[in-house]
Amino acid sequence: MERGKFITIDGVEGAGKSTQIDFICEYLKTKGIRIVLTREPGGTEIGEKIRTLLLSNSTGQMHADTELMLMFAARNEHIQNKILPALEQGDWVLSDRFTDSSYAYQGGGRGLDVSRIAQLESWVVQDFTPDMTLLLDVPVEIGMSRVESRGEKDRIEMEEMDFFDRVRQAYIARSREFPDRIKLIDSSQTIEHTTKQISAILDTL
Ligand code: T5A
Repeated sequence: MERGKFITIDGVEGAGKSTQIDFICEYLKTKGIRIVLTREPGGTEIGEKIRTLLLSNSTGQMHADTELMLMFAARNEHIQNKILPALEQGDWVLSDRFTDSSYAYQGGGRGLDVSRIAQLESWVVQDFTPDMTLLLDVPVEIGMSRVESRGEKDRIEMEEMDFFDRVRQAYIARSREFPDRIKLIDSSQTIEHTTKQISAILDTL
């Protein structure tokens, strides 16, 4: 059986990932593709427990290394117990965030040395790379204003604007480093404008 494709969607808070995921799933289904939707941190029973620990405000202060290692612990469960089995069955997998988030948030945002992230990546992820990453790019002020209208913020969303600016810059730098895989999409305009760009890119797969 032909192995399915692994697509990830990434970007700063409020970039529109959840909004576009609904469209992507429907779009791929119309092409006869079976799609498994999942997310990081999370996607498995253990991963969701780690997610609660990472994002709950009641967790309080966490050392940046601990945060990074928990992201990768959840990712290991995710890859081994959900993503790879689905791909091997011929399903496609769409993940809301993946390793690029660790480079952007823990690398760019928290300022952790990229070589430490790369060490964990080579242990946990090895050479397993998404077939395509849709990077929704939006200025941080626009993204945060979309999120703020939603109400309470999680532990990471409580960070300052400067933090999210560094996250965004790290994402942009990665899209330049991996131009074949990471497709930078302008998500600052209407939902339909973003959707149009995404469908054109998906057609190339
Ligand atoms: N994290 C994760 C790390 O630090 N390291 C890691 O390795 C990983 C994997 C996870 C958090 O964990 C961190 C990053 C995150 O802080 P999450 O569940 O992915 O969090 O949640 P967020 O990124 O916080 O998701 P958001 O819901 O905030 O953002 P989305 O999904 O990008 O935005 P969405 O679609 O929910 O849209 C937000 C609002 O904007 C509107 C929508 O209707 C919605 O109301 N909207 C638009 N409005 C106008 N124009 C558009 N084009 C719009 N698109 C959406």
